[in-house]
Amino acid sequence: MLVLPNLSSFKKNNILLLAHAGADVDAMAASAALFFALKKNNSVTIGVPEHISLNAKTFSENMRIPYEINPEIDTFDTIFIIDFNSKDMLAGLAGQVQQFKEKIFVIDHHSKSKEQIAKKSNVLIDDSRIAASEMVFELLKKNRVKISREIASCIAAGIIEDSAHFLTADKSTFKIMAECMEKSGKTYAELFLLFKPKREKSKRIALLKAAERIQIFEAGEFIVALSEVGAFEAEAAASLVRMGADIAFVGNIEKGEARISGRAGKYVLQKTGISLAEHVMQKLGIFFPGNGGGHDAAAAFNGRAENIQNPLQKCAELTIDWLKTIDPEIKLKKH
Ligand SMILES: [Mn+2]
Repeated sequence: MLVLPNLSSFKKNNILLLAHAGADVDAMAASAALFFALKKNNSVTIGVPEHISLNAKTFSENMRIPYEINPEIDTFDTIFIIDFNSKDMLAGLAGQVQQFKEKIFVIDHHSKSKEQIAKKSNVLIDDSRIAASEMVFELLKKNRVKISREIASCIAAGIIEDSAHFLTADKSTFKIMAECMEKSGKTYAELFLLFKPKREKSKRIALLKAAERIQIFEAGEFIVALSEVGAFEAEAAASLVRMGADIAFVGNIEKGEARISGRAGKYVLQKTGISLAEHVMQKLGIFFPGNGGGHDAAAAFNGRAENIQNPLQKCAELTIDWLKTIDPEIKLKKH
């Protein structure tokens, strides 16, 4: 069990608070809470290897939390690893962290990985906790750090995201949450909106147009939908599946350059074993110059065509061909 040095013993240190690659809101929020607590007496940087999640990015912008992607590790004298404990989450920074000679501490709520980044005595891991933010909250309390509005907002946001909006929360989560809500001065909705990305208007219009231009085919119990948009074809295909299509193909053509995205729902994948990459997009390349590929549930084609309707109709045909291999008597209907 780690006895972290008292936070007040950090003075004039050059501290790196390092979240995991693809940092989520909990990683960012827990790091930020420590950042606000330590920055008075130290130089503190929040670092993220490789990339940050969209929610965490939104959260950082709204809370004005500065962070650096891929910071220079050897410019610091202390590292706190936050919300992870396995080396692979360091991604491209693994080598630099391994060579780091000064102190590394770990605060995490994931299960212990075999290969540890820091010395055992410097590692605080409790996988019974819902969020790293909870652990940081308790650390700050133990050190009698004042829970400011900013710190409280961070802890609350980290908890909301990592508990999947309290689905996995326990009673201590609610206790911490109640205190942080009060000290943040924010409502639950305001806390939640801190990390909810704004949806771009152009994207929302594209999704609505995809719905407006939809063509619907029934094939037995399945619904295949086609549509076209000027942009955001992948998001549009996904939105048609959310609306009720089993499989959706959405195309976009500009100066003869055609792009088609396909998405399939879980049920049709399980029931028929269709692979949009293998059975549709790759085969589309036989009929139109271009390349198709991807995964079973999400695939795409890029190529040339005179209009987008021909390759889109071909997607529906190829899909129905596959469904016929499972049920040759399948009933077809166009709406
Ligand atoms: Mn977490």
